[in-house]
Amino acid sequence: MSDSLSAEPATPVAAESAEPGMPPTLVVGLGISGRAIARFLAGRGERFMVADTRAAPPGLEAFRAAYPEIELHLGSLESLDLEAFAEIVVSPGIDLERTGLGAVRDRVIGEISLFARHCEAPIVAITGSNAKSTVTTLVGEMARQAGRRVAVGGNLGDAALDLLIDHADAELFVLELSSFQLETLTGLGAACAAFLNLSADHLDRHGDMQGYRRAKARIFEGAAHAVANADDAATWPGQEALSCERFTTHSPGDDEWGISSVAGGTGEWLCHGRQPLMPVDELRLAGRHNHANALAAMAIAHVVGIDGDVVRGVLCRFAGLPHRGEIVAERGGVRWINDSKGTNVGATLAAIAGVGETLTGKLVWLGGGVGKGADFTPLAEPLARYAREAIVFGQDAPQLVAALEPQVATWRVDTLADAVRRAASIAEPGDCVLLSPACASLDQFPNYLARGEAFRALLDQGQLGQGQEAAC
Ligand code: UMA
Ligand code: ADP
Repeated sequence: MSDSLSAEPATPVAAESAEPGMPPTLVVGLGISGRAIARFLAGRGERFMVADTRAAPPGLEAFRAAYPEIELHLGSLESLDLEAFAEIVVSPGIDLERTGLGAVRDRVIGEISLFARHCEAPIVAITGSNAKSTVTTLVGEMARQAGRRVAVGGNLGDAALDLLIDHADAELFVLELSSFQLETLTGLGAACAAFLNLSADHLDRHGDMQGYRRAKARIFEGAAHAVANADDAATWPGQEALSCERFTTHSPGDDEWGISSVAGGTGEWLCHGRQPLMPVDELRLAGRHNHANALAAMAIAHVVGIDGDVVRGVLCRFAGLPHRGEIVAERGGVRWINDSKGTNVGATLAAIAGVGETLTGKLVWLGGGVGKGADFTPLAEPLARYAREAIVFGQDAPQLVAALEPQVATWRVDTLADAVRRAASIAEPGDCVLLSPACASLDQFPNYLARGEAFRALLDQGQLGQGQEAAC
């Protein structure tokens, strides 16, 4: 992830003091997005000030050093005269209602609106509860291999506005967009807008599934083409005039992207309508959910005119991103998989099914953290089918215990380290220990990456007991 402060800041512009007039723009948040917004506005010579609801946001000192003239407000926004600003540009982590910004919503935009206002190249925008990073990375790689000058980022990697500054000559932007980023977005106007899937996540922010879906569906506003999941009606754009490519993990309809067996051939093929494109066996990504991801990437690549041979080449080579179904150790006949990015129930269901189906032994599942208001009961049935034990840890472990027992043997511990020790003591040859927590990590880790790295480090530190080999 880039740090805007490490890049040369565009020439800072002195904010005028509160008298005679406040700067016309208020930037809220001093995280990755807030710093990118500030850098972008400063580069354009615009007057703005920055606020963060926290007393000591990350990167505060570095920001002060880079932008000594920019006025900063820390703490509750209540003491600010929000009416004084013509525009308020918010970071995605800002909940408008909880911060009092709901009252001035008509003047609030997000980082992505600012990006769209100034971006002249075509945009591929990708959202969904899960698979965003995988599909975004695949499409970016396909475009790069096809010789396009492409910039890839958004909710993954570099902030969108940092891309716009650092890749001003890009001829295509491929953006992963979260519901937080989409919530404040109007009229994105993407060349291709893809909505991959919808399952419960971030309900503590969006209230309910309708609110969550509404935020995500904003990705289609002003789009030239849509890509949606034929198996998940919640992802359909609902605008008849918008041309839409659909993908399915079943046999495809005439214009759909899907999977079927080919007359006279062997095994399953990824197909466009009746046209076979590549054997499923040639994909390096495993599991039905990843077949869906490959099809989505193919459909998007088709919309933006990327050559089919390039697309197939990328799909044959791409082995997946770290922390997403990553095999981190094989010891004593037990496989250890890091799926720390499985931060909601939908993702974890896909991981359990994908891994469970392949095992000769049983699954030892490690989960827990911050559940974000989700219902954990859908995990009970697949865990009852595949798991030797569910080992739960962290803030919402009690909710997990309540959802899984009595169908699943469940063991509660405090930390991930305790969970790893317990797993090492019960796993048998042929088993797989799967960390796919169905929860955010923020109660015990800075983010999912740190949780995945901690898992790997615990294995490296010999938490698995005697006589076990080094991690892969
Ligand atoms: N915060 C405050 N007060 C503020 C500003 C922020 O309390 O005034 C808190 C937020 O509530 C949140 C945290 O600080 O808990 C970070 O918020 P932020 O908006 O400053 O976040 P950024 O550092 O700008 O990072 C965001 C994305 N994070 C979130 O939306 C929470 C990053 O995605 C993204 O990479 C980055 O913008 C650049 O686009 C991360 C993420 O976890 C990977 N995303 C969520 C997800 O994928 O589920 C949505
Ligand atoms: P996101 O960026 O949306 O979080 P990722 O590509 O990082 O998506 O994948 C996150 C997790 O989602 C993976 O670790 C895996 O558990 C799960 N996952 C991947 N693809 C799918 C899919 N098509 N449907 C459901 N879950 C998926």
